[in-house]
Amino acid sequence: MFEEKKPEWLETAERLKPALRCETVQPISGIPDHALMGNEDVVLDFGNHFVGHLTLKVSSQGSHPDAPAWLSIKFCENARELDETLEGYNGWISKSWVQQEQVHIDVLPAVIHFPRRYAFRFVKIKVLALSSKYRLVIEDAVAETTTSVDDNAVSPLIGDEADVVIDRVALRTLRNCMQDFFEDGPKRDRRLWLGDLRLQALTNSVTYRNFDLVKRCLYLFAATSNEEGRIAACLFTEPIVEADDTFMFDYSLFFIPTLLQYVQATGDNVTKDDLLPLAWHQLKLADAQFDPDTNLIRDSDRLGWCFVDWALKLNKQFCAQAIWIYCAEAALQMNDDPALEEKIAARKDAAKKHWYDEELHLFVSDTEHQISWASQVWAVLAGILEGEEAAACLDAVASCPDAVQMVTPYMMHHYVEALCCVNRKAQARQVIRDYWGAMVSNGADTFWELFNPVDPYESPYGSHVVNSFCHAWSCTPAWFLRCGILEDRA
Ligand code: RAM
Repeated sequence: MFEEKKPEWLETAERLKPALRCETVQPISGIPDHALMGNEDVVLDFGNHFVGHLTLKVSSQGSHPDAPAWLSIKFCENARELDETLEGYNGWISKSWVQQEQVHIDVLPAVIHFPRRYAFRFVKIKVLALSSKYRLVIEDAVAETTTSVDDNAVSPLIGDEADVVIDRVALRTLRNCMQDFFEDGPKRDRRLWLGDLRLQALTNSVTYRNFDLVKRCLYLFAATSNEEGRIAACLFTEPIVEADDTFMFDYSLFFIPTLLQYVQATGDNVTKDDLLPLAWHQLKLADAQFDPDTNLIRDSDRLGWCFVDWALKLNKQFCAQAIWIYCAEAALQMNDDPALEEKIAARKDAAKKHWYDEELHLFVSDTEHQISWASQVWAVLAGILEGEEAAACLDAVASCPDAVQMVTPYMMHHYVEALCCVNRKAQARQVIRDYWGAMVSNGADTFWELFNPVDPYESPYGSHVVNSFCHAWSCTPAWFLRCGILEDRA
């Protein structure tokens, strides 16, 4: 499907590849004022979160070095990572993501350039071994940092101090993920994910307004759709542009609202006309997941068939139905279609009849009668419930201690948006202050991939050492605080 369009789509994407802006930065503290012995360590603090390449200038003091200097270098996005080790790591994603290096330096003095790009505020240098005849001098450290944004393009937020700080951290998060495409996290996974792109593009629209980068990413997804025209959940751009072989029900569909948002922000109808058939096609592909007799989506036990959140116990069936409705409504905004309107109405109706418990005011899953925050939030966002009934459902889940919790800023974004939908603006603002504010209190310069205030060390990967601490989908407070949605009149 769309085979004849793909080369042209790829060309459009590549034409929009931005030139990165580089800035040289130095640590604000940590360069030692004495020569180091074996086993000593120092922590360089660059004063903020950066993405880039480090260069170290080192020399020796004492006799002529008669053995190499052996160093370990650890790059940390926040202070808490400084003392973490990989010892005993048995998580299910590769520990190669952990940002550390070891070098042997045979000849001193030396300038050591680290070829791998890192995301960091702190750099811990540990001397693993020298000889007893010399000591190591760290003369200097510089980092060549990159982003594709112009920091001057955004004026500081005026308002309450708590909001100003949260907005600043959110902007930093987005900025450092905006490289030559919208990365999900510059530490990990360093690739383009559709779910993340959707929220980055939203925040970008009221901050950096780099719409060419959004357009580039839409075209990257289009160009890498598979032979049946299905859009992948994520893609790589190096060494060639290539989709990952991971497909998620919700992520493929999110191409639709991402396109809509881009078109609404730019008025670029040429791109809309070019990509709309592919966007529409995602709805058609998703139809295979529905039972045509009941209008209900079939559940699946394929791990990751639909993402929604990183809560591992979460049953995704209802959320998938709601997300389909949400995305189909977005498609309708770009193109009228009475048949689709009817289908949406039927699927809303079926969802409410089948999963809504009127006494509890909650949506309950088929298996294990599970109650989750995610289901109630998506019921509201999809308009399956409206008005007072929708607000009651969000209240009901809040007084349900066993409900499956939300664990990512990504899911929390949707909760805050749902609160806005039911006109609970003050509460929405408070959730931002409590949740994202708690990350700030925990020392965040950029917002994290995962954050469960009840257990800040929670990770779906088996260990938090592979968590990312500058993660795209957590940047949306800047959108909430700037787009007017939190104001009463909005
Ligand atoms: C993780 C990343 C990414 C997200 C996927 C579903 O690998 O955090 O941002 O979109 O999960």
